[in-house]
Amino acid sequence: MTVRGADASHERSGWEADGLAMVSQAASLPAMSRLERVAPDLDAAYLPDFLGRDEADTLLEELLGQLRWSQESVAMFGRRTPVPRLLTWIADPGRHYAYSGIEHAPEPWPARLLELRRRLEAFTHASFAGVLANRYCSGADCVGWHGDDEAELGPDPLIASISLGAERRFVFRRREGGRWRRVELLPAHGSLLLMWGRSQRDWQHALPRTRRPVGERVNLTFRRLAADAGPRSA
Ligand SMILES: O=C(O)CCC(=O)C(=O)O
Ligand SMILES: [Mn+2]
Repeated sequence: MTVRGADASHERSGWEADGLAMVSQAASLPAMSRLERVAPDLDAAYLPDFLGRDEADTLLEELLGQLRWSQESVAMFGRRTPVPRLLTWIADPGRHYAYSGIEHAPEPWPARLLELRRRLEAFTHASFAGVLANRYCSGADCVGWHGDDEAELGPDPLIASISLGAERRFVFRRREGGRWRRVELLPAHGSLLLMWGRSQRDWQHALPRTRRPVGERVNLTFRRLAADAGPRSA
């Protein structure tokens, strides 16, 4: 793992103490023991090879070719500005999700993403209502500083994030005194980043732009939705 800025003496264990009961109960213990805490005070853990190389390649190719990617825009200073990446929300029927200031009806699950959800659910002992997919076509595409703290995700959300394609800097930051402390990852092709607990409240994260020539990157964030944001009556 490439974790820069993290305290080198951080511990790898202690998941139960962090209230990550679901993850600590995971069936696949060998894989669990390879999960590495990103920083002692950051409720996030990283596994570089959740997917094998070949399955990550196949999944990336399918997602690029088959998902219905859309170019969203947000209202800023009285005009609409394009979101600097492509997005799609895939979920169970009726599970709407609001982003870019708009509520989105779900796209149906492709078979390979259903299978990936099943594996993540077995791994975490949690259920995921849907996945928000981000596609970064070049180094100009990015996501700005934010925490995924929307009410519909519930308090202390658990997010399972799979990265595919080009390696890009993924940065966490936390306010300490008068300055920001940062911790960086380079999520690998096929890697898993789990975020839970206070990770969205105490920290922000971003995927900065880069001038370096980079290939396409796809990120899949599997999300739980609070029960009251669940199926709507049609
Ligand atoms: O692309 C990534 O790794 C992060 C995406 C993200 O933060 C989000 O969708 O909320
Ligand atoms: Mn996010």
